[in-house]
Amino acid sequence: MASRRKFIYSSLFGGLGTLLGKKVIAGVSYPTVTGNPIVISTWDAGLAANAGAWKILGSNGRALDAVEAGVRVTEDSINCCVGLGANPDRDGIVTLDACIMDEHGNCGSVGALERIKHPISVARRVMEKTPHVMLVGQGAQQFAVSEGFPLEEQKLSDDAKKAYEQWLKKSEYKPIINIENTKSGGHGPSAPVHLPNGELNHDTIGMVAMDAAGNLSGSCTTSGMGFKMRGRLGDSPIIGAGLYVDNEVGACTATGQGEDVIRICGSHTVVELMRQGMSPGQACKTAVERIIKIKGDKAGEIQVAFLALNKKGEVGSFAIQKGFSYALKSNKEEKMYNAKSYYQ
Ligand code: SD4
Repeated sequence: MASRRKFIYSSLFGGLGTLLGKKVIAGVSYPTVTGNPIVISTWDAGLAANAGAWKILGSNGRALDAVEAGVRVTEDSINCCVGLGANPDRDGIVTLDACIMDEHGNCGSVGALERIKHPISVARRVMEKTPHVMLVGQGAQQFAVSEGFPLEEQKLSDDAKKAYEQWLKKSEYKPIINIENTKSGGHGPSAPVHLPNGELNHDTIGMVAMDAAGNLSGSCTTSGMGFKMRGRLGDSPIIGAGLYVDNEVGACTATGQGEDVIRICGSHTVVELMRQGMSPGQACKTAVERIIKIKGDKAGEIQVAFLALNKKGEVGSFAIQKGFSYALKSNKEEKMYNAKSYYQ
């Protein structure tokens, strides 16, 4: 945690950054550094995840290995709502979703997986060892066990336990995800959890990377919307929604209210817009605007963010609500950026 504080949010406005807790939150800009190797990932947990990915990217390793290793760091962390300690569904059971995609268009995914610590690695096995793309529920767990993944006990973190107990009092079902610009730092079933040090935590990490050879890969792993209906899947395990990689063009990952990402095949849309010549930032913005058009009056109630990387190593991001941040690591920098957003 301490090392995180070394990183200062990038600012278009330099010293005008606002002090919020222990971090300097600043204005928004796109990174000027481009090239490869490079790795980007969603939210604060991305810093540690990128460092994990960099162990591979920094020594000329393959992007696919890097994006798996990177998000495993997040799945391992008890302080993060991504793995087995995360917010459960409304029946109190943690169900995990993940997907992974490589430079050849190979992809694998798991949905509603219980009691397995590293869904991202199971998704990779689905990709590499089965003729399928997606395994869900009991079948995914059975496959994981057959591949040697240990069946763990669910260990809700203290934060998740508290949040679930709190939720049970009203059992309200309002799918509002990760809206940071409210006084409470968010509300609704999947509000980000406040860590003891006051930082906000999230239930998803998406990562895309380009290795030294210029090849792209991506990964996405989540406990999904907190207190969701049993069996609910969001965008994160769906190739084309929570993640998409096209080695000729670029890669994109999404976070936020999965239903609305799925509605526009979000990450695939962003990659296709980049194929038509848009920069990563323009493409993310155009995809967000498409969601806003569909949602109409209700757009203000949800958060969706896209984070994209093109083949030149250019990075861009855009969100519905302010407050979405992402972590970038390259040979030249290692820091957090705030995304541009539709609502200020
Ligand atoms: C989902 N997209 O399950 C995920 C949730 C998320 O930050 O990204 N939360 O819909």
